[in-house]
Amino acid sequence: MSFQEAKAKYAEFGVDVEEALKRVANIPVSLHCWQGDDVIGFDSTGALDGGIQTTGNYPGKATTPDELKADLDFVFSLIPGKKRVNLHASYAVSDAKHDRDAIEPEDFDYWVSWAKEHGYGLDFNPTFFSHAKVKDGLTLSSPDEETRAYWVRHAKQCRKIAEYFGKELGTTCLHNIWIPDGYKNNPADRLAPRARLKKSLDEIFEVEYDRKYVVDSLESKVFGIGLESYTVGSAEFYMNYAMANGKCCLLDNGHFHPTENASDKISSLLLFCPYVALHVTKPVRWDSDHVVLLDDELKEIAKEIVRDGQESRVLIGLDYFDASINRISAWVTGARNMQKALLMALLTPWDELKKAQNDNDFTYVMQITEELKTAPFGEIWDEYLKRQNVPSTEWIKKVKQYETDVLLKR
Ligand code: RNT
Ligand code: ZN
Repeated sequence: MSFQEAKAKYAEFGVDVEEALKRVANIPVSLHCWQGDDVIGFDSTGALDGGIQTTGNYPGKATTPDELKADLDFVFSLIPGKKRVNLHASYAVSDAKHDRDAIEPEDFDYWVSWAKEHGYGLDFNPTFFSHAKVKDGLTLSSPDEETRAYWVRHAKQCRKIAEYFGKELGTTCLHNIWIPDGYKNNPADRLAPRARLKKSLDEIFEVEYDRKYVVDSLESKVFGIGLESYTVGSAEFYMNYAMANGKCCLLDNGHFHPTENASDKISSLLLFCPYVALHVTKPVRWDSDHVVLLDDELKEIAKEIVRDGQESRVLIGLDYFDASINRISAWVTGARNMQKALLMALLTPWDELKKAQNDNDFTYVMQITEELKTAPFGEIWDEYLKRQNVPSTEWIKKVKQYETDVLLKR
C-alpha cells in the first residue's frame, strides 16, 4: 500500500493525515542524556545510588563528554521530531571542578554551545544522588542542617543554570527536582522529614525566575530500591506543594502503583496547573526503567497530550536506563516509540468520538477505536520519517555499524 492509499484510508475515518504530520513534527520530546552512560555523569567516580539502578554490562557505554555527545548526535540522526536534551547536574564539563553546591552556568557551556549549533533545547535536573554529601540516603529532608543546606544550595545553583539555558537557547528550560530521600524501614516520624523538605523547597524557590526561561517541576515517587517503607517526596506531598506554590508536577509513569495509570492523571493536573511534565518510561512491575515500548499505556499517554491540543502544556521527557542492550538502540527505540504513539493519537477523529461519548454512543466509540487499530499506520510513519530525513528500518543496520565502528572500540 502506498502513502496515498493509506492517507485515503484514514480520510475514511475523517482523519486529516497532513495535519497530523505537521503537528507531530512540532511536539518536543526531551531525550535524557543518562541512557548513554548508565546514569554515571562526569563529576564523580562513585557508583549510582539513590534507590535507582542500571543492570547489565553491554559494551560501549560513553565514558567521556565527547563520547556521550557523539552518541547523542548519532541517535538524533535516527529519530524524527523536535529535539531537546535533558541534562543532569552531574554532567557538568568544566576544568573548574566546582562542587555541586557551587556549580555555575559556565560549567555547562560545553553542552550549551553544542545545543546552539544543532538547535536543540535543553532541560535540567539537580543531581541529588551518587555524591558524598548525601547523608544516610537523605538530601533536602535531612535532619542534619549542613547536609540539607548543601542540597538547597545545589538546587538554587541549578535553577540559575536552567535560567541560563532558557535565555541562551531561547526556549524554556524545564528544571525538575527529584530526590531519593526515604527509609527502608518503617519511620518513627513521617511528618518531620516532609516538613524539612517543604522548608527546603521554600528556600530553593525564593528566587523568582521568568517562566519564559524556567519552569520548575517536582517529581514524586512511590519507593526506591532499599527505600521501600517511606518516600518523603510522595505524590500527595508534591501535588499539594505544587498547587500551593504555583509549581508543576512531573509524572514519571514508573512512580505509581502498578495498577495506577499515569495517563489518567494528566487531565486532572492540566485543569489546575499551567504545565504538566512527564518522564515517560516503561515500568515492569515496578520502577524498573525499561526502554519505552509501544504499549497501551504509552498510547494512552499520547492521547492525553494531543486530543485536547495540550501539547504545549505537557512537557514530554523520557527516563529509562538499560545497560543490558545496545544503549543507542535503547535511546532510539524509546524515542521513536514516543513519536509513534503521538502520531497514532493524532490519527484519530477525536471530535467525532467525543461527540459520540456525549451522546452515550459507546458502541461507536468502540467500533472506531478498534477499527483504527488495524489502519495502515506503517505507511504514514514511513512518510513521516522520509519527510524528516530519518531512516526507516535501516536504522537497525546503522546502529550495528556504529557499534562495530565506534562502541566496540571504546
Ligand atoms: C528516579 C527518577 C529520576 C531519575 C533521573 C535520573 O526514580 O525517575 O527522574 O530517573 O533523574
Ligand atoms: Zn523520572
